[in-house]
Amino acid sequence: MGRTLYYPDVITDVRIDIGRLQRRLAELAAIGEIEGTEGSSRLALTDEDRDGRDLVVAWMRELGLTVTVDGIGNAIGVMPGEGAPVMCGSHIDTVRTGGRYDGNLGVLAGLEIIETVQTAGIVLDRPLAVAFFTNEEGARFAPDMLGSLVYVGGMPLEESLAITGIDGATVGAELERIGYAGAAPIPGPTPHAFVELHIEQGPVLEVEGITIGAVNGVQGISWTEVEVTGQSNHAGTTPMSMRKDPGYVAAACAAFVRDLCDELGGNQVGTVGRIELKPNLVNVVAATATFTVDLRNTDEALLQQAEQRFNDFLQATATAEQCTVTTRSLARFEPVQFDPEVVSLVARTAGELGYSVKELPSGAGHDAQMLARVCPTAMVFTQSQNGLSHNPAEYTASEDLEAGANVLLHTMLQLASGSG
Ligand code: HGY
Ligand code: MN
Ligand code: MN
Repeated sequence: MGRTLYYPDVITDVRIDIGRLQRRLAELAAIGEIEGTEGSSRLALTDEDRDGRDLVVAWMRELGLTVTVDGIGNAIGVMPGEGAPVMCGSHIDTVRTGGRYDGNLGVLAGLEIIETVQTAGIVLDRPLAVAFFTNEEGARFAPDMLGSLVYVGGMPLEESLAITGIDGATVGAELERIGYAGAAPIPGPTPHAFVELHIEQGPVLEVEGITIGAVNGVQGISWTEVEVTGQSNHAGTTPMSMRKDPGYVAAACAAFVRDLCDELGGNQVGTVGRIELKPNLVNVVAATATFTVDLRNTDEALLQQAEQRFNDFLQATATAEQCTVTTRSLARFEPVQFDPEVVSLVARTAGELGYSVKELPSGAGHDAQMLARVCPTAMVFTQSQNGLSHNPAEYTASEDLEAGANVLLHTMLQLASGSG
């Protein structure tokens, strides 16, 4: 017979095995590894993503979990048991310059927690589950958090499958190609609760010397793709007064985004991450410029203000340059607040385990912001060294990984027993 219920017989001596978690992180990181770094490149639905998925699904099966894959390729492993599971998870797709912890930590810590619970023979009221969601990064196919958005019914499956990526492939065709167009129903089953462990990807915890973040929400996200059309012309013979140069408009917009964020201050951030000129040649004034603008703020009204200011500048600058503009929204998510009771449980659990902890919002988007639409949800943050992420040099100290996974373990145990 397994040990009694976790709560009120509080089993406080149970801890994860950090060596086993580090071994899984290393094995997954080796898939799509970026030569000479600790990082990986596994853009969503590429062969590398498929290989990473195959490895994690194999680990789920080795643990005896019931594994389901749904129509958008989300994979969920559930322990035997009755009732809605307490779910954790994140993503295993990466950006091109991915680190080994972004997303991967939340999924592999889930496997580690389940193996710890099985080994300790702990009996719970509700089963535990771990998931990885498709295309969280949104770098190849926009929007980001696509798999979890579809999972909670935030986008019809058919619409998501028709999305075309930056390389012209569609989500549906790529899911079929890598063998992850699953049959499990969309929207997916509603968990009892969802908790995501993730690296902070920013500097706050490290600067303040805090071990654990009890994440209380996610800031608003606005992604826009802009195409400016001018007139290709000779770089040497065309007088400056005659130019219709979309490259100039794109560059002016990139500078404006920085100036706007400096002016608005607070939590306003803005990025021009992608710029493509055509024909992209040294001696040709560009014909077109396509670029993206990523604006974020914890305050929805301020985010809308930033969007309006940017659009006004874009239109005025393009008109003055005799260029035309089309814009396409790639992603737009309002700020999300997590469930205060689950946030408090994370903070309390971290304190009980002896870790310093603070509540803070997330600057990055996460699958948890979608699960929050359907069930009580919160996140656990661990430090990021130098606040670095979306960079192969991304690093989190082993003791911080262990702290985060133990907070996730004990938070889930409480949610999965009579008390939670
Ligand atoms: O863009 C983001 O915040 C996340 O990495 N998808
Ligand atoms: Mn992530
Ligand atoms: Mn990321």
